[in-house]
Amino acid sequence: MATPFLSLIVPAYNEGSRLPTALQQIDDYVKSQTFSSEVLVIENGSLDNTFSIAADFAKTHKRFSVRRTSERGKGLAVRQGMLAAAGEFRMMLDADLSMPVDQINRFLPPVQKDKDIVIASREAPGAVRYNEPGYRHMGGRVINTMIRVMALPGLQDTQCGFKCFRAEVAEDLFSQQTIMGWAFDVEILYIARLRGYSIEELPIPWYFSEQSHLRPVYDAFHIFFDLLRIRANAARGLYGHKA
Ligand SMILES: Nc1nc2c(ncn2[C@@H]2O[C@H](COP(=O)(O)OP(=O)(O)O)[C@@H](O)[C@H]2O)c(=O)[nH]1
Ligand SMILES: [Mg+2]
Repeated sequence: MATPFLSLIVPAYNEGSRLPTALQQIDDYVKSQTFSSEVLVIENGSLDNTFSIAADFAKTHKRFSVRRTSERGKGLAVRQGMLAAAGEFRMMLDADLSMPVDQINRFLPPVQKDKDIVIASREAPGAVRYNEPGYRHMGGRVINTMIRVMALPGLQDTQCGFKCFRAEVAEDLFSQQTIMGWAFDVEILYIARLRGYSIEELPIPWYFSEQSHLRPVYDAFHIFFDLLRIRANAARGLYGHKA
């Protein structure tokens, strides 16, 4: 197969209820574009029928494929997708599509020119958040503050589930990844900065989805310890040196 222009990577864990709509919306979007594309759904460890929903969809939609492993972790799933993908641009999409799919073009040429990484931001000027309860926003801001202080000064939103990478950049970064849980985005962006890749924070409209796999207190602790790990890894020279 010729190299597709775009690979969409959808990590999916216990998404039995949201996935059918998401896959249909993604299919409608890619079909309406002039560029070639592929969609990889990566499932790991779900307790529901997520895998069979994706597998059935892939049987009748040739752009779609599905992979699974037994170990959990969003970071692990995205890593597998990014390294298995073939596209010139590789973009991760959360299965809740809390960012509407019609925004995807804003992450790609010709809108973006010569960008290594474009990340969706719910905080950059111009972003709009719909229906998000105050407590959830506040929790997110606390986590972002911790991330900015410990690892990524200047980035307002590193945790949004929509990020697009040029192929070589994706292969370089995701092959270095050591963190397989929620803080994997931070590690990827941290290595990206060390390598001198450009990171564009793009304001998006974002719709809060009731269902969440994030356990606020438990996962915030995990993120904190993962941030310490990122700093320790960097101090040991594990990520190489500044470009
Ligand atoms: N494959 C896989 N996907 C996961 C895992 N944990 C979360 N996800 C996916 O990551 C995305 C974001 O999860 P979500 O619950 O929407 O997080 P929130 O938006 O931060 O509340 C969704 O597509 C989930 O299905 C996991 O362990 N494995
Ligand atoms: Mg979500």
